[in-house]
Amino acid sequence: MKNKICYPIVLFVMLIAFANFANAQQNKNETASDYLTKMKAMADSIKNARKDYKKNGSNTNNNSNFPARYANSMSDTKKTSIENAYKYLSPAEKEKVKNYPPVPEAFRTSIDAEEFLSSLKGVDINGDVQKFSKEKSVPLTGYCVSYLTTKQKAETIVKDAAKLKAEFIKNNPSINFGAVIGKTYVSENGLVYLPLGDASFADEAPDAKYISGNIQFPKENCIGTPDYVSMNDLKKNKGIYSLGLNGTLTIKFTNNALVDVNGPDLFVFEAGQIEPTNLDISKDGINWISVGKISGGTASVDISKVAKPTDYFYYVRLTDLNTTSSIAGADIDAIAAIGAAIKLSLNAEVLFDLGKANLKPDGIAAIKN
Ligand SMILES: [Ca+2]
Ligand SMILES: [Ca+2]
Ligand SMILES: [Ca+2]
Repeated sequence: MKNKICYPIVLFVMLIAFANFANAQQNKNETASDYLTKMKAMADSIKNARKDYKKNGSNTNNNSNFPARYANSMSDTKKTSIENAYKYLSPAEKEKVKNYPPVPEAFRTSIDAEEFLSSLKGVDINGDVQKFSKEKSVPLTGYCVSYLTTKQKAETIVKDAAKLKAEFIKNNPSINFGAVIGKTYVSENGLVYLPLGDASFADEAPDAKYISGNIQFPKENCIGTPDYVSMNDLKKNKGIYSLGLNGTLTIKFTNNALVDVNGPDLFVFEAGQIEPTNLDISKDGINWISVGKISGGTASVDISKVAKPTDYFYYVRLTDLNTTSSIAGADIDAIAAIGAAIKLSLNAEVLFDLGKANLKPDGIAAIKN
């Protein structure tokens, strides 16, 4: 798993650029070399403030001293750049962005992104970036720039999700459980449209063999919808099951099944980069069919080479192929069957009158549901 600690530094460089761009505009006589010297001096002062903070652990809480405040925010990599940028705003600065709605912890589905975008109606982020940059308020400009980046991310998710869904429906016109059920999920390795929504995910983890690695998480972490939360301390990561070196994990679908549809059929939500695993599938958990290796950064698998369209698979087994990374073995957040079949478990008494073969009205309603 790759640890993502570089973005605050990117933001940080961007802030310096912003502040200096505003300055440069006002001092047109300034030479390029003066400008670069000034930029370097500013970068050095922030770097020193960071060092001091790391050494003394002090939070000066001095609102006029932005380098110290940024030093604090830079050392806190668990938080998103928006949370960090907000945390170190002064009360007066917070007042100026009080119309900014909270940002979700993560966009798990395209619906989260849609809701976030609709909560932003009436907030002029672009205008504020320009305004605060003109006022030379680096903390506020930084906050708005972070916010803008998140907004753009949400817009991309919504746009790509619509495209993906249209493509799936075009390839599989008969698989449609309704607009309310089908959802597009966001993974670190791309989006996936699941026509059966939350029911698409693995329901049980009957078996896991952990041989060696850095840490053994509960195997149930790979059940249900994606819920991975990346933490600064890798061992505190939430929601993943790490296979460990050469380890195996078996999951079971109980309210749905894996079937071969047109295009990919299985999607593995992995934290960080995709690590090579072997994939086997089974109808009964006893007889296994080898699908082959999942690798090359792809999270989705097509089972068409080994499955007939009428085959229903309830078990999936992943085997780690011994690669070394910061957490050894593939780190699984969730596993979803794209090629969805739903299993109806309805009580026969609801459907039929005793001794009769005709469906009762209640039974018809239940099937429709
Ligand atoms: Ca399920
Ligand atoms: Ca397929
Ligand atoms: Ca999980």
